[in-house]
Amino acid sequence: MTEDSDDRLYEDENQEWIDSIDYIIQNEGPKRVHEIIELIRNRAVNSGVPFKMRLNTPYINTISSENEVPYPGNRDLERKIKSIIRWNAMAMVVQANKKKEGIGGHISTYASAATLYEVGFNHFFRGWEGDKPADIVYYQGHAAPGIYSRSFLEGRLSEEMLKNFRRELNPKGGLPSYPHPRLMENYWQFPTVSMGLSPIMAIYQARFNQYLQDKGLLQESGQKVWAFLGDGEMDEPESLGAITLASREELDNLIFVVNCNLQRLDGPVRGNGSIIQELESAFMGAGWHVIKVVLGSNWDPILQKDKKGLIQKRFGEMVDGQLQKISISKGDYVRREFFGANPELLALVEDLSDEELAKLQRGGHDSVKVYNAYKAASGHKGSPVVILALTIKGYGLGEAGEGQNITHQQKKLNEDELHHFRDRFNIPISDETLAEAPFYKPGEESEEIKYLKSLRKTLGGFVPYRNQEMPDFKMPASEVFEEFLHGSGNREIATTMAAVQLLSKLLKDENTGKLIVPIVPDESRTFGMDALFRQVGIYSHKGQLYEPVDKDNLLFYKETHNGAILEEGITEAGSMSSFIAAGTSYSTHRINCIPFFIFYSMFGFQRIGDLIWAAADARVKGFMLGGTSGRTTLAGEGLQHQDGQSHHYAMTVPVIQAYDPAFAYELAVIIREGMKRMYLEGKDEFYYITVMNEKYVMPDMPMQKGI
Ligand SMILES: Cc1ncc(C[n+]2csc(CCOP(=O)(O)OP(=O)(O)O)c2C)c(N)n1
Ligand SMILES: [Mg+2]
Repeated sequence: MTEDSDDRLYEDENQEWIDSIDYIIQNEGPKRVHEIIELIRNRAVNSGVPFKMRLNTPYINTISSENEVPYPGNRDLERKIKSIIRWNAMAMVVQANKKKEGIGGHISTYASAATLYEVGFNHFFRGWEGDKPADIVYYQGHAAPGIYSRSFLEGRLSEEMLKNFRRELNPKGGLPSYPHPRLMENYWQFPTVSMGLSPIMAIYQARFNQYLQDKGLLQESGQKVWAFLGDGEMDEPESLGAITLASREELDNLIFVVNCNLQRLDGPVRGNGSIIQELESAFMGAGWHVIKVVLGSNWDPILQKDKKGLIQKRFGEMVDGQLQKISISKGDYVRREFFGANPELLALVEDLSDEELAKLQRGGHDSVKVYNAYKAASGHKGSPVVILALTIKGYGLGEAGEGQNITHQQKKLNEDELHHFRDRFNIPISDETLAEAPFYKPGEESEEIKYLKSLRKTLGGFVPYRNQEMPDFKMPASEVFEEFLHGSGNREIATTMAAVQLLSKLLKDENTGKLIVPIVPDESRTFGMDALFRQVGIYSHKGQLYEPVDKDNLLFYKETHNGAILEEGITEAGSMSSFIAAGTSYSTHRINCIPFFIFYSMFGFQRIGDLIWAAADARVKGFMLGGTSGRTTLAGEGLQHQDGQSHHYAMTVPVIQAYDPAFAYELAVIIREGMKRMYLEGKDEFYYITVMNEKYVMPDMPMQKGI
C-alpha cells in the first residue's frame, strides 16, 4: 500500500472510533466514557503496549460555548468600570515614577489580569455577612495597583493615597507596594509578594477551614479560598509542592487562578514549550479539576466550523514563544503564521479581515469565559480546581510594552503611549492634562459607581478586608500551669517533656481545649507526643478507613474526623502554612485558635525562614517550639541535632518573642504570659521557644507565689 492509502485507511479507522465514542457520549454519558477509555487503556497495557500517559486535553476552552451560561451582569458598565480601574492602576505607577525616578511598581501584571479580578469582584468574592466569614483571596502581589485602583472607585482609598503609592509613610497617607497586613491593617490579609508562598498558604488555609468545620468550630457556609498566581510563579517549589494534599483532602473550597500571560520578568515562562499544557498535566496528575480558559468568544464561530479539530491541533504545535509573538502581531502575520500552516485551517478564516484576525481574543480577557470558569469552579465538588487562563502581559499598553519582553519593568508611558491607552479604553481625560496621567473617578451618582457598589453590597461588602476585631478570650484555668511551678523532685525530665505535658493539659482545658492546634511534621514520637494521638486524635477529614496496625496498643495511631493534631508529614513548609492559617484565624474566622508548631529546631528558621517572615507580616499568633535544640542535645546523632543558631535567626524577626528556657517552670510562665499577651491583650506577636531532650531535675520556681 502507498502512504496515501495508508492515511486513508487510518482516516476511516479513526472515524469509526470517534463515532463509537460519540455514541457513548450521547447515549450513556461521561462516566461511561471514562470507563471505556480506561478499559481500552488497560487492555493495551496488559497486552504489553508501553503506555505513556499524556494528561492533557486539547488547547481549547474546557467549557465549550454550548455549555456556557449567560453573563449575569451589565457587560457594558462592567467594561467601563474595568477600563477606569486599568487607567488609574497605570496612572498610579506612572505618577509615582514621575515624582521619583526608579520608585518602581508594576503596570503590566494587573493589565493582564484585570478581567480575572473584575469578574471575581463583581460576581464571586464574598465579603463578611454576619457570622459568615468572607472568602479568603490571595492576590498576586504585583497586581496591587489594580486592587488599590478598584478600592479608589469604591471610595475606600483617597486620591491622596493613590498619589503616594510606594510612599506609605507620607503624613497624608500612602500605599505600600505590595499586600501587607501591617502597613494596611484593615485591608490586606496576607503578604503575597514572595512568590510561591501564596499557593502553599492557600492550600493549607483551605484545609484548615475544613478542619475547623470538622471540629465543629465553624459552620459550612460556602466560604472559598481563591489564589491568584503568576505562571512564572509556578516554578517556585512551594507552588506545586503541596498540590497533592489539596486533592487528597478533596478541598473543593479551593480555587487557583493562574494568570498564564506566558511571561515572567525576563522573558517567556516556557519559550520552547507550553506552560498551560505543562501545568494542566501536573494538576490533573495530582487529581485537581482543571479548567482551561484560552480562547475568547470571537473564536467560537470559527471553532464551530472546525469539524476536524484543526485549531486545537495547531495550538498543540505552537510553542509559547511563538504564541507571544502572535499576540502582538498584525492580522496578516496571524493569518500566515497561525492559520497558514494548513489550507483547510486557512479556509476557516477566509471571511475574516486582517483586523478581525488581530482582534481574536484570549480567554483570560473575556468576561463571559472567565465568568463561566469561575461559576463551574465554585460549584465543583470533590476536588480543588485550577483555572489556567491565557492572557497577554501588559494588555492594552500597545507599543509601550504589550506582550514585550521588557513589559514587566515598564513604569513610564510617554505622551503618545498615554494617548493610545486613553483612546483604547475610552477614558474621559482631555489632551491638555493627559501628560500628567491624572486619576479619573466618575461621580458618586454615576451609573458606574452605583453599579459597582451595589454588586459589592450583594456580595456582603468590600474586599480586600482584614478583620481586626479580636474575639473574646478566656485564659486556661490556673491549675493547668500550677504543676510546673513546683520542681520535679527526684524525677529527671526534659523541657520537651514538660512542653508536651503542658500541651496535653491545655488540650483538656475547658476554655482553650478546642482552640489548641498542635502541628507536627512527623516528629511526634521524637518529642514524646504520641500520647496525644489517643487523647485528641490525628485530624483526617476521611476519619480512619483502616484498622491501625497498633490498634491493641494504648497509644494507637488514631486518625479521626474531628482530631485536633495536624500531623503534616515531612513538610516544614506545609506545617508552617498550617501555623499561619491557624494563627490568623482570630481575624479570618474570628476564632482564637492557638497553634503549637513543634519541629526540629534545625529545620525551622533556616529552612522555612521566608514563611516565618510571612507569618510575622500576616500578624500571626501562636507558639513555635523548636525541639532538640542546643549543641548539647543528642549531639552524637549528627548535624540535625546541632542547632546553636536558630535564636540568631529568630532575632531577625522583630515580632517574635524568642526564649530558650532551661526549666519547666520557665516554660509554663512563658506560655501563660504569651497567651495573655497575644489573645487577651491582643498584642501582635508570636513565640519561638526552644526545648531540649536533656533530662535533669526541674527546680521549684524561685519565690513562688503562684502566677
Ligand atoms: C520569591 C520571589 N522571587 C523573585 C521575585 C521577583 N519577581 C517579581 S515579579 C516576577 C515575575 C513574575 O512573573 P509571573 O509569576 O509570571 O507573574 P506576571 O507578572 O507575569 O503575572 C519576579 C521574578 C519575587 N517577587 N519573589
Ligand atoms: Mg506571567
